[in-house]
Amino acid sequence: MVVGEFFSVFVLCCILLFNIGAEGSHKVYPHFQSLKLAETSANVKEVHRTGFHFQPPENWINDPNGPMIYKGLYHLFYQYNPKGAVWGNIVWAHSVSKDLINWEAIEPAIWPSKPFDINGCWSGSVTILPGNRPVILYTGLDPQKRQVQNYAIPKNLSDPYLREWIKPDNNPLVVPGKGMNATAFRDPTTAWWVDGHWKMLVGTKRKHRGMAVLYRSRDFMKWTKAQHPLHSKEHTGMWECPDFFPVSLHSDNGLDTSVIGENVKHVLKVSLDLTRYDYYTVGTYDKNKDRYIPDNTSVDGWGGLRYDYGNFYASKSFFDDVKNRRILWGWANESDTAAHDVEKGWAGIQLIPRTVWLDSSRKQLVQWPVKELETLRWNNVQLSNQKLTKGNKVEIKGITAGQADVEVTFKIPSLEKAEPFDPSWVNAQELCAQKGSHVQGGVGPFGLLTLASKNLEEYTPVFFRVFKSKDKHVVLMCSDARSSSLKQGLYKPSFAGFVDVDLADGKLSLRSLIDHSVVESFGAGGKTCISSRVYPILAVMKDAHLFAFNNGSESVTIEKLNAWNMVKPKQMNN
Ligand code: DQQ
Repeated sequence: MVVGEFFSVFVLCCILLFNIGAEGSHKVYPHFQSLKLAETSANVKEVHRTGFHFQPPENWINDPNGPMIYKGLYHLFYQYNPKGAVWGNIVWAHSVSKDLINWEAIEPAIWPSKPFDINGCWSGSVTILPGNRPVILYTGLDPQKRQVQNYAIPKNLSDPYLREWIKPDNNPLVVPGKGMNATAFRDPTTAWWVDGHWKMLVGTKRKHRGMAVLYRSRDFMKWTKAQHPLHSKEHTGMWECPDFFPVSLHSDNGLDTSVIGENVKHVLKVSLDLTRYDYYTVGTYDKNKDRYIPDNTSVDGWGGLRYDYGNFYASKSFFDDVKNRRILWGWANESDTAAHDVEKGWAGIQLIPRTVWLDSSRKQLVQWPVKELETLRWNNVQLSNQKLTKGNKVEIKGITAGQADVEVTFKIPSLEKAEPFDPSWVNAQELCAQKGSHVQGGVGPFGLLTLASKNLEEYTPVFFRVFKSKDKHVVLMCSDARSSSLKQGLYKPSFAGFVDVDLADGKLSLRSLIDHSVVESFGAGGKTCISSRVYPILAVMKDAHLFAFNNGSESVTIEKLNAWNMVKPKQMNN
């Protein structure tokens, strides 16, 4: 067994033996179902509601489903409990937008009503068929609670809102075959067209091996299972919400899901139910053998690349053919208890949609908030050439620090003092827990203290620390929730990831989207992203502050910092 495999087995055992914070899906809370807010608490907890992230006025949300653009309107469906603030009673809620920022909620698209989905309408995707005809593929739970794959089509294609959806009676299209695990068979992907066939994936597992099984169809109605999965990996457990798409080798533009050829690589992302992380590999799709082979630069397993090293799950991407970009949506669950969610009357947000493309190294993806987000920026505050010596901290004044967009570039004059990197430090989150934002280093920790109370009783630091290994520098990025709130009983992890960045120009950049109970951060132009859900009790509304800091012995300079208040979208889903 190689070291990587040993590591995944070890981690799997830890997850199975101890609860390490992540919670498996589909936990039912019978005592919390159907409780409307009025019956639980008159005091709606508004203070942690987000200002510019996507969330409905009340109740539980989870996975983004079937995002698309149709006749100039963006559509987002998502898993929604119309009856309460915990998971259950799931329907496909539906919102539309002209710009991915201002959203209008319309009536749910699909809900349990037919034998093939009577026990649930779970996650899925949209495929646009020739003639601009969108089709939803989704998982239904039938009377035996088997997971089956269904389709739904718009009732009226001339309505750009696509308000009504029909679930034809020839459903289900795909049922779990002999020997398959009928309770772990879900979340069909967008289909792609190749050599006269549609192909799509469904997530499943065999014992502890996670897999993406492949189905083929000529007419989108009759689907045949391929003999072997497109890809699978031992010790990864159930693969939820697979996503499979091409990325261009030569441009940042996105590609239609059916593009195949010499100028592309493919990306396979899966959501690991065991750890609640989305991990992906970059690799090659062999269309003749219907196999996907990850590149040897991509770790395939629990220790692999993640879209986001924080609270981010069940993501789904789509190709925006109007602006030629691939857009990624991800769900951020709460980090507090179900009882608290019921008390506040809502749970779950969608993170800001991100444009995603292949890095020039071809080893990883890069992500950046969609450009349209910048229309919410207001009241710019700037700093430049501000030196931060050891122990310095400077407050960024003049913005609403609880609802802000901050971009900063740090200049590191010398890397001489970088501490040695121990190669056994493979787990970034543990390393961040060990070093934190206080323990003095050589180069770093330096970064931002977000959602900070005036006297720093509470703060969520987002920061870098640079180490020196044998032949290169290693950059650690942390978004450390441990000091985020004085409130007890919250999940407060020291989320962290490594950043594969060349420090030759001595610069490191950071962007943080701060929104009351979420801090969504992009390191080195979007090479490493970390989202934390936090619930300060002092650092709220006008009492939230923002600082830049350096606790490394080497000075760093804020070359440029731009911060903006973020206004609430004119229309946010209500
Ligand atoms: N959530 C859905 C499932 C999916 C899971 C149910 C991922 O289809 O596997 O709400 O969060």
